[in-house]
Amino acid sequence: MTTLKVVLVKPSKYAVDGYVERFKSGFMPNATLYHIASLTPKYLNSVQIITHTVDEYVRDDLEYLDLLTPDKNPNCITLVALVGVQSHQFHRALDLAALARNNGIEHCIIGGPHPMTCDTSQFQNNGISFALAEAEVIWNEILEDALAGELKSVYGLEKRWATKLDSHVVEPPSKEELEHYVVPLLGLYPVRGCPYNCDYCSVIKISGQQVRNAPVECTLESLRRAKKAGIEVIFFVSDNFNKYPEAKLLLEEMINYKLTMPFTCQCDAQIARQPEFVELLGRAGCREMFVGVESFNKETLRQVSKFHNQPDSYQEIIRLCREAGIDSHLSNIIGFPTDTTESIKEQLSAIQFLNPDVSSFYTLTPIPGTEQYNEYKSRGLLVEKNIDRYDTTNLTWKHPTISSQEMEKLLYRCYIDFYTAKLKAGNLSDINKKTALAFRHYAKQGIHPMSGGMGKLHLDHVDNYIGLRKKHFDIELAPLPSNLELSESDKLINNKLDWKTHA
Ligand code: B12
Ligand code: SF4
Repeated sequence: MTTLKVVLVKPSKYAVDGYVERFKSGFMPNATLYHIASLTPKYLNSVQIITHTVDEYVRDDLEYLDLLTPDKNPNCITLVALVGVQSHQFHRALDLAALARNNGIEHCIIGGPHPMTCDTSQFQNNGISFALAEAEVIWNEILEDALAGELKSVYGLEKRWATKLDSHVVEPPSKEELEHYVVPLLGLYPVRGCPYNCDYCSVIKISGQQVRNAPVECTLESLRRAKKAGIEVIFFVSDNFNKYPEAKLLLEEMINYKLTMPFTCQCDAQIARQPEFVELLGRAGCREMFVGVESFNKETLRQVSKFHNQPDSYQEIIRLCREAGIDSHLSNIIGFPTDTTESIKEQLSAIQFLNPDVSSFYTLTPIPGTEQYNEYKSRGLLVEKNIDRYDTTNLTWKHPTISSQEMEKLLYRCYIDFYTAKLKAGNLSDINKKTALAFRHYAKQGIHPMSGGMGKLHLDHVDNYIGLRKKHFDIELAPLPSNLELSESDKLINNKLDWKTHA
């Protein structure tokens, strides 16, 4: 009897030393893996589907690579899908796909932020398929085609986004899978899309400007299953939870059905004007709110079209969070064109003065697929040719006043100084003290604290794959891509924006 084996792999990336980045322990299970695993039916056209999930970042041996070889059962069809592939993970995704094909796997596909937003045509028609749309739009067709014997080279070119999101309950990771992580956490994506238009942001290219959500009941059901499976913390990975029209309903139902558990969510800086919503978040279990404040300079914010951030209101966000029992996490970008070494030090002082519970820092990176990337590329400003480095931890473009060595020093200096001051001041909750110690420890070693885990492992190296990369794609490094333009139908979805409701 025929079976279909679906191997979902979240690829890691190559670190600067060429090793595949891996951690002894990850901070949290990858959200994309379980989202797509839950979209995969157990049976399709009466054929049984067996799904495997692999988060490469936390694999401490290479046994999972056996899943990239054909099954011993001759009646088993295998489909390997590289999921949630970001730009800095693209080389690794190409290499794993080439390895699987070289081993004799029939069907391989690469999907996620990079192929959705960047031109991958150079790699197409090469025995490896590309998913240019949300899984909700094309995943079923891909599974059907794998069963029928042949994948198309590209899926989703004409329609990146689902106009309407159906009920989709997420099954949590198993107990064994959770052992790879510090926190038994589940990432849920109850709403997607952002009505704003910041020019450095790839979120609006990945999920569009129309705010879309699945029915509240299905998020509640995902929460029920998570609780039952021993999940202790939820991360609502949606970008602007406060722009979710049904957020209030979801939070009230969580309280009514006793589905509250500690959770993290992300809000935009306009949350300063929503005191009642912050109070409700606190009652529903929110323990950390992540807000992208990015800069304290109005002109800098204006230049990247981030008009909705008002630096005068950042203090109010922290105050509202404290009142509601929520830790505030303010995230900063350093290295805007107007930044100087001095202005970055001033930003650090400003954030230290505000004293949020947690703060993170990222280097301004023109992320492939964004408006900013397009502009910097056309002006010849991109000096870093290797997309592995486009991960917000280092300078990839020619900054007018700051060198790349200086920028890297400043990035880690921000973390070290911010958390040293926090630890010195004392009065930290247990969890915030652990975070402060861990973030400072990683920053001192030149490891970005938000990169996903702790305890680096060195298992395999790009040198083991470069031959395959050359053989399969005829490249050593993928050229910096062009942006993938939106189709007319996707432009229409963006144009349906109701600014009065969302902005
Ligand atoms: C949550 C999150 C994190 C969490 C990850 C938590 C976790 N373990 O899951 C944390 C905080 C750790 C994190 C870290 C980083 N992140 Co992050 N993160 C996000 C965020 C907000 C949500 C991602 C998510 O889980 N979405 C939910 C899943 C279900 O959606 P999805 O992956 O997009 O998948 C959908 C589609 O892409 C598609 N799809 C995906 N794969 C496939 C495969 C197939 C076959 C098909 C058909 C479809 C398909 O279908 C899915 C369902 O619709 C996004 C912003 C965003 N909205 O995308 C940024 C984002 C992905 N992160 C980004 C970056 C840069 C980083 C860091 C490098 C930052 C840093 N310096 O530390 C690190 C990298 C760490 C890592 N190991 O990957 C960038 C990536 C940019 C790019 N285009 O490459 C994004 C887009 C943010 C941004 N502003 O640009 N991140
Ligand atoms: S508010 Fe956030 S998610 Fe929305 S466009 Fe700006 S950076 Fe992107």
